[in-house]
Amino acid sequence: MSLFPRLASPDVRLALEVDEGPRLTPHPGNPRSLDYATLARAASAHVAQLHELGVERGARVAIWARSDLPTLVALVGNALAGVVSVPLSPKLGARELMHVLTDAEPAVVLTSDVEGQSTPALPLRALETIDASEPPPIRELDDDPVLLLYTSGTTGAPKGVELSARGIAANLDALADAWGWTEADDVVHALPLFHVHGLVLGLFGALRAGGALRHVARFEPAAIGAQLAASPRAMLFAVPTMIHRLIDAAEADRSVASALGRARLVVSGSAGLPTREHRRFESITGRGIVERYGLTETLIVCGVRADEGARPGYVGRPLRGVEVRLVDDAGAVIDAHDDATIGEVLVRGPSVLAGYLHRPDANEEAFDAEGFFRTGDLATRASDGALRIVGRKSTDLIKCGGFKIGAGEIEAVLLEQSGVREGAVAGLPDDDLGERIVAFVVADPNVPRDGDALIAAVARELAVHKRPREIRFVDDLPRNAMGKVQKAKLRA
Ligand code: MLC
Ligand code: AMP
Repeated sequence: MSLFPRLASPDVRLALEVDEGPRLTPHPGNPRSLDYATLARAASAHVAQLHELGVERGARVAIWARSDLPTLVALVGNALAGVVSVPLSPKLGARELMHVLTDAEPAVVLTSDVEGQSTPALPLRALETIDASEPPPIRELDDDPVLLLYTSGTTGAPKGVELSARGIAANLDALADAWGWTEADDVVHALPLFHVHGLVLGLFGALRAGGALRHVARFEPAAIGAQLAASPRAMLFAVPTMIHRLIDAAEADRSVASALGRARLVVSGSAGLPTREHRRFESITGRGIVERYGLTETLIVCGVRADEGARPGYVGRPLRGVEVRLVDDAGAVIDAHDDATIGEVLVRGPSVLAGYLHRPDANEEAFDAEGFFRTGDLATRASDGALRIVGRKSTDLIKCGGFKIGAGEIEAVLLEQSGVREGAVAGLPDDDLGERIVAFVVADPNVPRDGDALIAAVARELAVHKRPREIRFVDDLPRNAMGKVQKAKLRA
């Protein structure tokens, strides 16, 4: 099996285009777009570089996931060669970076921007130097892992999730079935390249279908509008925060509204899109949005089909090949299709992870006796099988701007800062971000209070998107009889 069949006999169809926006450092000579033939040569040259570095199939390679063409080429080349990419957020803080590198033990760390990188990394080949005549490095892959992605849990450091070529292919093919996704489609997105949404669906999905990815490096409604307008047949992938900002922009600028209206499909995912936003989007663009639901550990589980049209409030039925169960608190299977009985979503299928890297303890908890993965999400099921996600089992997982963040990892950093006696973190409802990270801190009366310094510490140690947006100094934290902080009271 090959992940990207079109690269086996590549032609001049557009494959990748990156709108890097105003560049701080000019890259003279570097192209902004690649057709399939050029992408195949560039990917070959990348694989040749891996061989020079002694990196072979099955090895792990960490790569700073910058939104530029050399990085996209390297991610594709790694996947073709059966080398496991460990994408690193360009805004990863010191502690989280150390954790990922220690856990993943990559053979090398690569970057497209050696000068801009504060930690040591080897340079990727600049695209203008590529003149490879070798055939594309297509390997027959099957259960080979090709990605190692890190995802947050309720406590502790993020866990590594290995995704196989076969699992990714199965999931993308099921999405192609649901959305009528073909080589005629260009994907437009401004998502980061270190998570499932932007990397697996956005980059690998576009290339597996044989169409193009038009990637906007920095989310900006006008730039999204321009890429949609430039494409004859486009699918827009976005998180709800981006949809919210696109609606605001469309209300102010008719050209953004009409570009959104002309897209073949607009898909929202990674967090729930409020019904209010569905309605606003439809009233300003004259068309609807389909939602799909997934996790890093399972890839996409459910999706509203393109031929169904928008279905506000629902994430659709399970994709082809994905088994979904709802279970009650005691683990008993719920058969009801009444759109009212709430259960935890359990998932089994070819795209579900085999297990977290180096975490037998977490694997024990994550799977039930029949091999179903426990998502921690709560849902109801309608008569036709469509799920409605109504909440999460844990208040310690926060979805902010579509990023999943564990309250525990932030609390651990806060508690190490001087002047912090106690700290608890919760996600509070936010019209733009979905949930806003708020830290409740009991301060040491002898140390001056400095909320900005606490925010900066989290951004520095973990990642910028994990920083609290607000610090609230409180006299004490609400605790139950066991001494556990009552997060529900903080969120009220
Ligand atoms: C702010 N900044 C700081 C800072 N505070 N820098 C350093 N220190 C600080 N204390 C900088 C940031 O680096 C950034 O700079 C800028 O300020 C704004 O940062 P932000 O406020 O965090 O960005 P924001 O506008 O809130 O971003 C919104 C967003 C983003 C929607 C663009 O949340 C996003 O990209 N979300 C996508 C998440 C996603 O892909 N999830 C998929 C998970 S997979 P600069 O220079 O960068 O602007 C999954 C499975 C599935 O869930 O189902 O899909
Ligand atoms: P991540 O670990 O970043 O992959 O995030 C996975 C989580 O995102 C899921 O467990 C859900 O809580 C949430 N999620 C993804 N898509 C949706 C959606 N369409 N609606 C509601 N929640 C979603």
